[in-house]
Formats: sequence, structure tokens, C-alpha cells
Amino acid sequence: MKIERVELLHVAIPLVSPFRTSFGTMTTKDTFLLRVVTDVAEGWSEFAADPEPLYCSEFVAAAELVLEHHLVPRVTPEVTAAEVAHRTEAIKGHKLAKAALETAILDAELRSFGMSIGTFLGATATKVPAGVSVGIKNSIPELISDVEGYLAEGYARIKLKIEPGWDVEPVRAVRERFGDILLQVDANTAYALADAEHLRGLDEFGLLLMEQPLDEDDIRGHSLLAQRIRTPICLDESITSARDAATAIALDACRVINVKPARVGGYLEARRIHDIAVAHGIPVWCGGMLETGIGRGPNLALAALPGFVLPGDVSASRRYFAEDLTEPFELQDGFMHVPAGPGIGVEPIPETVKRFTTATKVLYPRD
Ligand code: OSB
Ligand code: MG
Repeated sequence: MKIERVELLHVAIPLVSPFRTSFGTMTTKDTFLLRVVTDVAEGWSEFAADPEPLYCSEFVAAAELVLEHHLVPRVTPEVTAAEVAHRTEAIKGHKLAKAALETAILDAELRSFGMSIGTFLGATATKVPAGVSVGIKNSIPELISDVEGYLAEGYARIKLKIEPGWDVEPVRAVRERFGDILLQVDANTAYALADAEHLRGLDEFGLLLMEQPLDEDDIRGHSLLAQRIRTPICLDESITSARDAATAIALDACRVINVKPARVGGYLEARRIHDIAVAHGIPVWCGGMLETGIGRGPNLALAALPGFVLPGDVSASRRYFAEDLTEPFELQDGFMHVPAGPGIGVEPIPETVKRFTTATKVLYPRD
């Protein structure tokens, strides 16, 4: 496949409500899309990180530079999706930028065969149960009202963002009010191993899992924490490759894995993590990064693989945006449908993309 053009489109799309986590508050999805034009088809993807390196070390401006100067030159003009990781291996890190590049190329390639990404990855379901990630609120009544709304919409699982000062009490309040719902928490690295006794206070609430309590590079800490609490530990930020997943499993640092394709360099590596986890009997679920429809479509396909046995952070478009860049994804009886069309299975709506685009840059050919 011959790449003829690579464009980067900066987009800024307001969120329906601010999303607060232990690392900051987001009010806008401020990122870029990649559009790859080839001799056979066109492909699209979405960069998953934000303008500031708060969730991970990558951020929009850095990704733009690394794509322009270091990644795109290594894959043009002739490449296949399967070769992208190897061609860009010499460039350290930048997994989310690499994922965006690989995904746009994969989309174009699959479209040229008329194959969906679900079929390509080995998806076995046509719809997947949807969870929703609920940010840190100003008060418990506000939290209860938001959770009530999501449950009324049909979400199959609630994830509460936690941080020191917003953990045991909100979890207790939600558990007491809503009874036996599927409930889990995500700390985004906000705790230290010294907080083990405090975190043990969450054990009584029967949580499905506790996501990423400690620093991303603290595999040993998670392994020690796992010996002191009953709630299963799930890793998100710590797992950036299939090797990381194998290491964390071998060291008993997690009993569940959140698979985010962007964080691990793309869908091909995400599938390897799925395979390793299945081989070890470790349940996985599909994480999210407040994606627009362009990132959500392929995430739903991944979530339809057989090892994805827990509901993912794959919510409906309206949970995030008043207007999405694709046809909106809707929740139906607690499930999200997996797009079945060729490639990533979704089409950016040209007029909408244009309206939300704040700047465009041609990364290839360079003048
Ligand atoms: O840690 O899972 C996370 C959003 C942005 C960055 C990190 C995370 C999240 C979420 C939201 O929890 C998941 C979603 O609904 O997309
Ligand atoms: Mg997380």
C-alpha cells in the first residue's frame, strides 16, 4: 500500500460536563485526528492523549512533533499496518502517537480489503455491555444524582473516579443507594503503598476491581498492595505492552487488565495483551480516553473479543459530547453495537469535522 498523503487535523469538542479525575479536570476533548490517503483507500484515527501530560507522558504538541519528524518519515511511502510497529521501533516511547499512526494505516488497509476491524481482530460478539466512568464530584448528592441518571439510561457497570479524600464515603453512598450494581473504582495513580490500610477500607463494598492505585512504574508496589487488600487490582497506566502485561501477571501485580489500544501502541499489541491475559485466566476490559466516534468505533470492535469479559468504558456518544464527529453511538438495553463496516467501521462526518477543526497540517508529503 502506498501512502500519498498524511494530514493532521486539530479538533476541539466541548464535553457535555467537566470530567474530573485525580490528575485534573477536562472540559474539552482537545486533540488531533490523522487522515492517511493511500493509493487504495483512506484511513482515519484519533490521538488519545490531551494537551497536557497528566494521564501519561505524551501530549498533543509532542505527538505532533514526533509524528511529523520521526514516525511518518519511517513509514512513507510504502508500508503495511503490520510493519508500522517494527519500522518505528527505534523511536523510544510515544506509544499513543504510534497507535494513532498504525490505526489510520490499518483503517485504510482494511477498507481496501473490505474487512472490518472486528473481523480482523477476532471479535466474536456483535454488541458489548457498556460501563460508564463517573468523575469526581463536588458533593455526594451530586454523585448520587449522576449515577442514578446513568443507571436509568441502562449502563451495566459504574466506575467511580477516586482520590485521597474522595474514596470510601462516595463508594459507601453509591453502594447503599443502588445496592448490588457492578461497581469499580479508578485512582489514576493517586495513592502510595503506605495507604494500603486506608484502601483496605474499600474491601467491604464488593468492588469488581480497583484500577491503578499506585504509580505507573510501581509493579512491585501493586504486587505488595495486592497482598494487603481483597479488592482485585486492575492495571491501566502500568501496562504499555504485552511484555508489561506478562510481567505484571507473573508478579501478581494485577488480577484484571484494562486494555486501551492507544496506551499500548495500537490494536495489534492490544490483541496480544488480550491473548496473554486469556492464556493466564486474567479478565480484560476495554478502557477509554473520552474518544470521539472515530476512536470509539474500533474500541468497540476490540471489546467484542472473547477475553473482554467485563463491561468496558465504552459509553454512548451523548455521555461525552452534544455532537460527535461520526453518527452518534447509542446505548441499547445496556449494550453498544460493534460497527461492522469496513476498516474502523465509522465515517467522520466531513461537515462536522470541519466545524470542530481548529488547524490542519500536512505531515506528508513535506515541502
Ligand atoms: O483512567 O481510564 C482512565 C479518561 C481519560 C483518561 C484516563 C481515563 C479516563 C476514563 C474515561 O476513565 C473512560 C471513558 O469513558 O472514555
Ligand atoms: Mg484508568
